[in-house]
Amino acid sequence: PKPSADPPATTVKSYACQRRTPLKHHNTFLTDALEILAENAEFNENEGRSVAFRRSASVLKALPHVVRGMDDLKNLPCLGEHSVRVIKEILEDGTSSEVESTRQSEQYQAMKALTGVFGVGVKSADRWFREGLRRPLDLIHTGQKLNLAQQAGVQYYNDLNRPVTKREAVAISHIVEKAVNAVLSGAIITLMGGFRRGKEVGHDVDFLITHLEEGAEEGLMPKVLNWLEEQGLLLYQKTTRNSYLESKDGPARPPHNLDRFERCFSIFKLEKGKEGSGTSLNTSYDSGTTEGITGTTEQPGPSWRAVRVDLVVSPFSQFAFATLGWTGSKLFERELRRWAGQEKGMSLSSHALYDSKQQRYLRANSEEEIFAHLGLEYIPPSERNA
Ligand code: TTP
Ligand code: MN
Ligand code: MN
Ligand code: MN
Repeated sequence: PKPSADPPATTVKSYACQRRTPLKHHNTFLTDALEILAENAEFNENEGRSVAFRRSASVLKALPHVVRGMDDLKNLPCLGEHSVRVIKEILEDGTSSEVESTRQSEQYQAMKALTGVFGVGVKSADRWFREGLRRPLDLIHTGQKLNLAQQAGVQYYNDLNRPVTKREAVAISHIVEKAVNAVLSGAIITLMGGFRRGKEVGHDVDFLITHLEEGAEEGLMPKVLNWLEEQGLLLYQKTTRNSYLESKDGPARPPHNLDRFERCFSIFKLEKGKEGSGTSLNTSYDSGTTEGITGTTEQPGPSWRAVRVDLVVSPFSQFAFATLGWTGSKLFERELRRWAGQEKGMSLSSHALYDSKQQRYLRANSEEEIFAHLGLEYIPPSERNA
């Protein structure tokens, strides 16, 4: 038995939205492993298991030190028996046999490759895997019927799987600003997602657009898309209503904007050498139009690349909620909603916060106010990397 003079073990709160999670942390050797298992559980459509692994990993991201032994795990929340077993194995042997065999498995590798195609979800990937397909090119070779998103996904596969740099994100910001300003003056455009949390690279670039004058933002998305289209800057786009974060147990979304088209998944054509370096003297006149698989459509060449861009339009009254909802991380968002529901009897979405006890919506003009309504200490974006 240890003497009671032990320094107290690090205490970590149990919801990710109660903790500060920096981008860079001390335990990637463990969290990468746990996230492989989480990803694999997603591929098997086992959401509960996946979230359990993600929560375990997230707790380790919040620790101010490297985990060196099992003692370091004392008093930590969210670590299930399975996660503990994996961590123990890695601490003792350097690797976990389960993680390594998952990494090597045909199913994991195929699902990773197939879901890596824009527009392909777990369900389609799994069906194709069962039919014997393994790689994105198999979709072409076997003549699979693809929807428009998936066609774009295959066509721009290499570009879309290449990380988007901060510099490219800034270049895209300038394009989006130009597009929005061309169709509506006074709009506010904010970079969201991973880049707002301080990431250096991302899989896409996320923007939230609003206007101080409530209602001025209505109908903005189609106009912006038209402008981009006319400039030849859009390779693909699909606009939808925002149905994400809708809760089963509360009217989280005010009903009046049910029919607004407010979000857009798109693929931009970004000219190279225009990434805002200030030194973009481009003497290369390569056309960038090489013949692609289809023979007719433009393929990324030396002069441009394809970049995934998400655009969201929000009325100003919902801007704080939209900002919070689109900053992420995904686990942080999920934990915020779980906290709201389980601990506060509230329902949070990227539109509103509903208090079930008071049976009313709680207004907020800033993220700080939303955290305060939820009884949470404010966590800045750079520490929401749960
Ligand atoms: P992503 O762009 O998928 O992720 P990310 O920006 O955190 O990381 P990456 O660098 O890989 O792009 O999502 C951004 C945030 O938007 C994420 O926290 C979840 C949130 N979000 C949606 O993805 N869909 C929605 O409908 C809403 C409201 C929010
Ligand atoms: Mn640290
Ligand atoms: Mn993103
Ligand atoms: Mn996104």
